Parts: sequence; structure tokens; C-alpha cells
Amino acid sequence: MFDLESCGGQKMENLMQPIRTPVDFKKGIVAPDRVIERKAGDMEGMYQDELTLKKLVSQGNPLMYQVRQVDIPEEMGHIAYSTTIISPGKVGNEYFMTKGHSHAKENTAEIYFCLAGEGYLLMQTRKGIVSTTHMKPGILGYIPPYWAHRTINSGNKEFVFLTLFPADAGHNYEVIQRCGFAKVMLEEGGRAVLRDNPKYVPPDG
Ligand code: S6P
Ligand code: ZN
Repeated sequence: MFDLESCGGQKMENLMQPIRTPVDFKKGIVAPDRVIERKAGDMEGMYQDELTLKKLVSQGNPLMYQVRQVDIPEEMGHIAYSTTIISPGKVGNEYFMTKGHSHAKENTAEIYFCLAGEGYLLMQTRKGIVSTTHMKPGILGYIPPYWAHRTINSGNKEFVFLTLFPADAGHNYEVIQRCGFAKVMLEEGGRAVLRDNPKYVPPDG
């Protein structure tokens, strides 16, 4: 019988309280609990042109992206959410992008909803099958379970998107750090073009 005094083993009076989160369409979550910043120096091994990346690091180490997070318990049943803001820019002819990861719990999906700017959501299975979604304001990209994901700012202003994912999904950066994505997004003649990544190493299995 349903016990009105407890919910999933938690006393009613101990339940987490609802949260109200203002989101600015240009800046994402307005007052995040935590902000993760990734600068050029955090992206070693991610770009084709390592020399140009090194130069960027020594010439001011620009901010490439930030993740603005609200603290949500990392437990099954909760939905975590955050916004990512990728600065405009390139390393050589390769657009600024996120590191990319798969989820530690690989059978978890994620939703990206673009608020401002434009870019690409690049997804990849463990077998190296790649899919891209062009993101612009109002476009929602669904990342199914088992797809690693990275986002790329192919525009000339900040690319801002909201993310929603199971709070216990976790992150696995190791596979992408070691193997990369099979494709890279490059600027060629003023356009974003998807090319094979000569540095890609297929993971085992
Ligand atoms: C988390 C979600 C995003 C990314 C963020 C930065 O599952 O996919 O919040 O963490 O876009 O990307 P990365 O690859 O550096 O974590
Ligand atoms: Zn993710």
C-alpha cells in the first residue's frame, strides 16, 4: 500500500524543494551554482593544429567555453540541466568546440536546446559512426543513449544551448581524449565543412 508518509524511502519533509531557474537566451543560466571554464590550455590534444593551439595558450589563453550548472543531486530520478556557451573562434581552421564525452552510464540520453548563435552537435558511436545536427535557436537535438557528443561553434558569435540529462549519467572523457571523433568540422571558404579526422583512432570493439 502507498505510504503517504514516505516517498521512495525519503520522509516527505526531507524532499528536495522545487527550484526556479531564470535562463537568459544570450547568456544561459543566469545565476549558476557552478561555472566550469575551459580555456585553450585545457584542450591539449583536441585540435588538429597543435602548434596554433600552443600559440593561443601563450598569447592569452582564451576562454573557449563555459558550462553554467545548477546543483542537482547526481542520483537516479533527478534531471540535471546546464547551459554551455562556446565562444566564437578557431584554432587554425578548426572551430572552437567542447572536449566531447560519452556518459559514464552509456545508456543515458541527453537533450540539447539551442538558445543563441549556431553550431553543430557532433555525435559518434563506439564503432565510429558519426551523425551531425545543425543547431540554431529553437532547434532541439536529441542525443540517444550510447552516442558520444561534442558541440562546435561554427558561427561568429556565442553559441549557447541548454542541456538536460539524467543526473546520474556521469561523464567519460577518456575514450574521446584517446581516440577523438572520426570527423572534424573545419572552416573552408567561409563555410563549415565536415572532414575525416586523420588523427582518429578507432576504439577497441
Ligand atoms: C553533459 C552535457 C554538457 C557538456 C558541456 C561541455 O552531459 O553534455 O553539459 O558537459 O556541453 O562539454 P564537455 O564535453 O566538455 O563536457
Ligand atoms: Zn553529455
